[in-house]
Amino acid sequence: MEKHLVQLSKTMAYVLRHDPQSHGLTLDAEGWVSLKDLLAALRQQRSYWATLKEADLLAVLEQSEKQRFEVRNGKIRAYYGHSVPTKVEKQPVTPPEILYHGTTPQAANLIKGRGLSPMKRQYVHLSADEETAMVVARRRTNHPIILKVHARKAEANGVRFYLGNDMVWLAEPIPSDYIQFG
Ligand code: HQG
Repeated sequence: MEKHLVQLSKTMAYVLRHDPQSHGLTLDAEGWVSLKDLLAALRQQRSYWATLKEADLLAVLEQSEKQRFEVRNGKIRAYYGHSVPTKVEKQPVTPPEILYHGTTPQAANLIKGRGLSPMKRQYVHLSADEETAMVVARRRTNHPIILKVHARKAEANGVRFYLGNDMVWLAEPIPSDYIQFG
């Protein structure tokens, strides 16, 4: 991604996942805000963003290696990662048989005892394949642990799953009975 867009992408994630109020914005029930309102808020935040255009926000989506934001009908939202107090509404979707979760050795030990918890976010985050889980884990450790989640089995026993983007799945807390540790 072009260097000047990195800070913009981080701010968009902060606003749309964690703290829309800091920019005078409110997410609707499904996490959307109007593109125009977001643009107006960002223009006020930094002098070098004073002439920011919708095309700059769209460039962030196009140039990012991760699919973090969705734009539709003049609105924008984060696909995943939310921590705002009101849970973003999602439709449950039947997951594939297996999903993956990349984490640290220390967290994996805790997950063995307590299962997967959303921690500071609204949902547990899972990956559609092992490579993606590896990228997630490497944000935090040089010794990635990849957990195999028996998602279909968990769903059959009442755990709800949701779509983030194509590679990221979301879920309610997952008991360790459905998690394979190595
Ligand atoms: C761990 C990034 C102790 C969990 C990524 C993880 C992803 C537990 C950490 C997305 C636990 C939470 C989400 C338990 C889970 N006890 N630790 N019971 N249950 N954990 O960042 O999955 O670049 O909230 O293993 O690529 O790492 O921001 O979740 O290590 O897609 O777009 O608690 O965020 O995307 O960390 O990452 P996070 P995550 P972006």
